[in-house]
Amino acid sequence: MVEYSATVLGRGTAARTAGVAGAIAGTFLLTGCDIGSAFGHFGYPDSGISPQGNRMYDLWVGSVIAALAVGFFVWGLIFWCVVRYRKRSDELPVQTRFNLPIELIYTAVPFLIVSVLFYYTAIIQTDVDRLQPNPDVRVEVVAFKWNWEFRYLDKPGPNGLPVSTLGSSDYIPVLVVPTGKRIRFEETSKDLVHSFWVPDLLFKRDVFPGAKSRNVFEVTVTQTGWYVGRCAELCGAYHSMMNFELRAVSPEDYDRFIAEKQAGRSTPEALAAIGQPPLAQSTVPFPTKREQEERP
Ligand SMILES: [Cu+2]
Repeated sequence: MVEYSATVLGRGTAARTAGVAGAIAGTFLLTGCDIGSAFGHFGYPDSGISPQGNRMYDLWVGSVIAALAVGFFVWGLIFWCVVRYRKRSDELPVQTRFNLPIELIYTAVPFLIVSVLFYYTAIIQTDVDRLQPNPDVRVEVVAFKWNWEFRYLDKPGPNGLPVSTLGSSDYIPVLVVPTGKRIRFEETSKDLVHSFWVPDLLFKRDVFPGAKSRNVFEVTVTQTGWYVGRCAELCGAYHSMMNFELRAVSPEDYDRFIAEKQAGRSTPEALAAIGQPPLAQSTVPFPTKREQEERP
């Protein structure tokens, strides 16, 4: 009985193959890798404008490689069995009721795979969610139907309130941040659940109403540029128009921008003053007026 199944798999083969697959996946997850770029990033966006995003990218690439290793192993077994044990005569093959070593292996190996994936997911999630005691910049993100306001909490303006940028249906709010600095976002909503999403950060987080439901997270942006931001929670009629722009500038330009804002300038004026395009470059306001259809 035992010989049949042992022949199918080869006793040590499954364990060795699983070990090799695990080791390969573990190596990719541990070291981070560029192999994803050779395969179209396995469907993940190519970004890398924040170290947090890079870590999530590595987790994705490692997970796909682990899944492919398991997939090729299983497909190989299936095709080998189909060919090797195809029907050759009407004689029944040896009937096997159980094989303890193989049953132990296929119980233990999935447990090991899940454990490895769980371990790296927990490590990277904890790292991405980590808050530092003294972030360099604190921005309050206020979501409302259907736009955004960004308040620079530690930077009071002429009226003593934090300087801010407020979006409207005619104006895409530009969220200016410095590169290389730890930025803390504190989210709150004025009405219902929205979701702050900058695709290039490979990150989004829901924005809840209520003082007790503030979501807080931190990122570091490493590359200057403009990146579109969106609401990722279906929040009503104009949800799809709830866009903003993340504008990453050098720390010196950021300080000048804040100084201009504190002097009472509007965000487009302050952006122009530091040599930046005054309006959003990654998206444009959507027309909100609907033309009445002519009816016969
Ligand atoms: Cu929304």
